[in-house]
Amino acid sequence: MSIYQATASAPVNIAVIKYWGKRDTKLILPTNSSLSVTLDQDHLRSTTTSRADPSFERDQLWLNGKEDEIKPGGRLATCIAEMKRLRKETVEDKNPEEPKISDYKVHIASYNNFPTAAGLASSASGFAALVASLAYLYALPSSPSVLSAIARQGSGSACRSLFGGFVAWDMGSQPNGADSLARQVAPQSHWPEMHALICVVSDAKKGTSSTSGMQRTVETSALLQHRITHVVPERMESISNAILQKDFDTFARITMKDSNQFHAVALDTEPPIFYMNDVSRAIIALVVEYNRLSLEKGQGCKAAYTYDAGPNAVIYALKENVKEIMQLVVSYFPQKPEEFKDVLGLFGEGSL
Ligand code: 2P0
Repeated sequence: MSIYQATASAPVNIAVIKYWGKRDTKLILPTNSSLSVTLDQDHLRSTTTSRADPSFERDQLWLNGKEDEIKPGGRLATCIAEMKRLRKETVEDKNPEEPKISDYKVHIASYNNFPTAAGLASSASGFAALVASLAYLYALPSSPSVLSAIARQGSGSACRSLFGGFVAWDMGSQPNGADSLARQVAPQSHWPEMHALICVVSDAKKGTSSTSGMQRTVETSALLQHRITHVVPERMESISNAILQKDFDTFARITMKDSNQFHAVALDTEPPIFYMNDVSRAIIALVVEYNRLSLEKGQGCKAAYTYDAGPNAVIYALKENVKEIMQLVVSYFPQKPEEFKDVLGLFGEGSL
């Protein structure tokens, strides 16, 4: 008897041009393109095992050992159904001798090795690992780009975690989402000196979920409309060029401006959404001052902060400056030095 089982792991990604807003909530089509860096070390990953078996009576999922409901028509159910459809269309219908495992129910077990829903993008790595494990289980010939369109329907930012390195998610224009896909701008090996320092300010579950927060922003923020039309398209191009040219100063300036504008847009929402706290703002002040001293010496920015839908800081910096920045942060926030982690030493190409 054959056993059909596969395991895959996917890392978290941290956006430098933020995704915030959907134009289609069911297909998860964004109101603007975004760009991120995929972190690839052992921390901050989701690992998922999927198994298909004729004896299973229903699709089931366990998250960190606890069963999670697969709601009919929900995001999980959509991703699983789409992967079964791909198996049927690209493998079974073309090769009648292939086993019809798309008819079997699946059991899926997923683990995160970091706090879930603390603004550390657990849904991104989670849905990317889910889709990757089903792609291995079903032996799909599909490209990461095709798989990104399915991961996107689990959680928007998940589409970017199917690639390593520097990754863009093009918003696309087609109503069915066929061109709303992730693509690699540059592999990690292009700029291996780039590091990310994660400062865990709080690992508590966040107050306003990204999904409901961004919908409220779409409905109530005039600033978001300005951002979508007049800001993001130009920034996507400039930061892509900065990455290709390994221009850290430009990369850092755009990254910090985009984080600031994302949080401004959250504040412009009715009622307003606050994701950063006093410690987050103190870290911003520290990075600003650190960069000011560097700029005075004519050296350009040496650090770039960015914040997602939570208070935790991610500081991008080149390897040569990471130690100095880590020491600086720990000297100002000495209470929890073990929580400051330099996680982005290496992040592999392909990254699945
Ligand atoms: C990002 N975030 O680009 C932005 C920055 C949070 C702030 O993507 O509703 O969890 O599942 O598509 O992907 C968080 O949004 O939202 C997010 P859904 P998701 O990384």
